[in-house]
Parts: sequence; structure tokens; C-alpha cells
Amino acid sequence: MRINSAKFAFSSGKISQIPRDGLREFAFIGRSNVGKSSLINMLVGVKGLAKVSGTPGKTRLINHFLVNEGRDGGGWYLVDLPGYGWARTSKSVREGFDKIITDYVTKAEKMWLLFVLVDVRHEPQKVDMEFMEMLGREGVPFGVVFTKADKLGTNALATNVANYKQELLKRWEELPPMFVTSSEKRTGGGEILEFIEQNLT
Ligand SMILES: Nc1nc2c(ncn2[C@@H]2O[C@H](COP(=O)(O)OP(=O)(O)OP(=O)(O)O)[C@@H](O)[C@H]2O)c(=O)[nH]1
Ligand SMILES: [Mg+2]
Repeated sequence: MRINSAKFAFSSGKISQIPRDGLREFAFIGRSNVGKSSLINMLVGVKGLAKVSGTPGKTRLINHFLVNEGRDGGGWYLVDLPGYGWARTSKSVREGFDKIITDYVTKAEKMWLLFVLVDVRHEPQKVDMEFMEMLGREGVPFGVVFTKADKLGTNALATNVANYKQELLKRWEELPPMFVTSSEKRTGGGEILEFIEQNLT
């Protein structure tokens, strides 16, 4: 799919503030620093559209980016969500996930698909597994995006992806759609955009 335009549209501090224009939303979630904002920038081909930072916890609001708006409106949103697990000892994390995150993923009516990002260098993390379990319970459709693939060699990459699939198959009957990406090397974005395109009609 071609990206003809992409622009920042809204920042929301709570679910009641998100747009209600009926356009579909494709959202990105995952641990702080996993590369959500970088991935969004790669997908639309605009550096700096979503703010990237070396400091975990940069994105604290729900940010909507409007993509491929036509002359008469329309288009769809990429949604950058705050990371989870950025303050391990905070009350919200001990009790589960931040309300803004659970509210968005379970209540946003036009949230069409959620991409859960995981750093491909790491073993499956408890917090990600718990988050996906919550999505399963709530019936939220999701895919898994491995990030930072450039940080591993071909063999280690294949091994880690295979391990991750094995871990998921302990809990799930079938695997979700999966994507391997590097925002640094600009790889894997085409597959995600194709998948989004299939979900636009
Ligand atoms: N090598 C490499 N670094 C990456 C990649 N994607 C992101 N990074 C780096 O990882 C750090 C965090 O990236 P962000 O995109 O800000 O991560 P985020 O998930 O949006 O972080 P929060 O908003 O804090 O939750 C930055 O230093 C990025 O440059 C990638 O594919 N490869
Ligand atoms: Mg971010």
C-alpha cells in the first residue's frame, strides 16, 4: 500500500477524547523503548512524526496519526500508545496495566487491530505474555511485531523468533500474525502495511 500522506491528528489523555469520526484505527503497543514510535515513523516514511526517545516512557498520551486522507476526508489512523512496564514499581503496573491502555484497547470502537511489539533480542517477557492473555480474554484482535531485528545476526534472529512462537503455542491454539522488523534498517514495514490494507475493506 502506498502512503500518500500522514499527519499528526490528536493527542488524548483519556479514552473519552479520542476521535469519533468512524475511521479505523491500527494501534501499536508494547514495553517502553521497544520501538513503537520508530515503527510508526518507518511505516509512513516520515522521520520524527512520532517522537522517538532514548528515555523510556516518552509517549504518555494516545497519539493519533491520520494516514491517506482523501480530498473528501476518509483515511485511517495509526495510533501510538504509551509503553507499559516503564516504571516497574509504580502502583498502576503492580495492579496491571495503565488504565489509559486497557481502556483504549478494550473500549475504542474503531480500534481495528492492535500490534504488540516485542524486542526480538529478548526471551519472551512475562509482562508481554500477560498483556496478550488479557487481549485474548477481552477478544481484542492482535498481531505480534518483533522489533530491532538489525541487532541480531540471521541465525540468532531465526532462533529467537522460533522460541517465541513455541512459547506462544504453550498458551494459544494458533499463532497470531507475526512480523519481523527493523526501523533502523527499514525492513518489515511493507508486510505490516499490506496486512493493514487487507483490514481496510
Ligand atoms: N537498532 C534499532 N534501534 C531502534 C529500532 N527501533 C527503535 N530503536 C531505538 O530504540 C529507542 C526507543 O525507540 P522509540 O521508538 O522511542 O520506542 P517507544 O516504544 O516508542 O518508547 P516509549 O514511547 O518510551 O514507550 C530509540 O533509541 C530508537 O532509536 C530498531 O529497529 N533498531
Ligand atoms: Mg514512543
